[in-house]
Amino acid sequence: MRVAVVGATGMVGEVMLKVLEARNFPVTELIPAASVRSVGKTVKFKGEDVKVVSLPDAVAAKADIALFSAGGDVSKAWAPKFAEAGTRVIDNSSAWRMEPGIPLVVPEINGSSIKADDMIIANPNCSTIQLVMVLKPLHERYGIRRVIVSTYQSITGTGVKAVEQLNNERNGVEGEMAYPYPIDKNCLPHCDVFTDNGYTKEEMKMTRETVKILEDDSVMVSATAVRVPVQGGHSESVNIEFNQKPSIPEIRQIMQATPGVTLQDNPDVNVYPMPRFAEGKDDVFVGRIRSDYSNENAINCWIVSDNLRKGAATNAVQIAELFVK
Ligand code: 11C
Repeated sequence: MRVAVVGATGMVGEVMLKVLEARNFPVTELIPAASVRSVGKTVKFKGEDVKVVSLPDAVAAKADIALFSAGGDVSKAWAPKFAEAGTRVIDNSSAWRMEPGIPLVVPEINGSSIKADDMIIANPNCSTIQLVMVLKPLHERYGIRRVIVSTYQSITGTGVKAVEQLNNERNGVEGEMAYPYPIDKNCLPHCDVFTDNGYTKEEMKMTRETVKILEDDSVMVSATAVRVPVQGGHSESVNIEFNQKPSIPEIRQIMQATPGVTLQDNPDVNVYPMPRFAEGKDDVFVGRIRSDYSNENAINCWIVSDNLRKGAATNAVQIAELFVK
């Protein structure tokens, strides 16, 4: 397949290239594209330097698939142009996710919702993907009534400017701020912008995207998203209330049997998921699974995943793999 990567020089774009390589995606030609200031630079792919082209040139190349990670505005403006040229777009921004008729896909859950003539497919938000990977098999078994989730999100979700801010703070260097406050030794209850209802856009993405992916608007989600000075992945403390009393041993078995999910749950020997160890891995890690003693139908758990891998690049490449199949 001829594959364009739009935003190839960005943080997620770079991981997309690594994941295409690592998963041995059948790339016959790579077309890295980016904004004008990056045109002419090179990216490394399979040991070769490949020149970055402009977006108009990438459209004209008529690739089979374009993986987009260049922000919502670029996706809104350019995804339809690629689609018109016959290139199927897998978009990692929030631009198309809630658009009726656009599939919002986590391949392990709803890959079959993609129709042959869908030209734009949306990749969900990173904190949504790791959440639904755990919710979906439990929803099938017990029926989920309500989810209360608090996140501890990596600075890499904000992008390279945030990584620089943290490094500058740690090195005592003045520099540009990605956040309104210092992030080192701090937690910001503020991911993405605030919306009119008092929630942030990130919190509302988790709420709405979860319902769309589970295809069940009876599932209620309430989210608080927090940025923490961590690099390797996003963590989530999740309370799940079911329509019936669940069995903890059975939940552990279900998690163990779910492709793409790794159970790390043995408090006796301090085994639980941590972002430091999830970094660079494709799975979603779940642990600290325990009964909620305030509600016999509910459990608590802790979910961790590398937001740049399964939360972004890996999920996008897995969608592309559906077209190879
Ligand atoms: C964050 N989840 O960690 C965001 C990054 O809608 O795809 C990804 C934003 C998105 O801030």
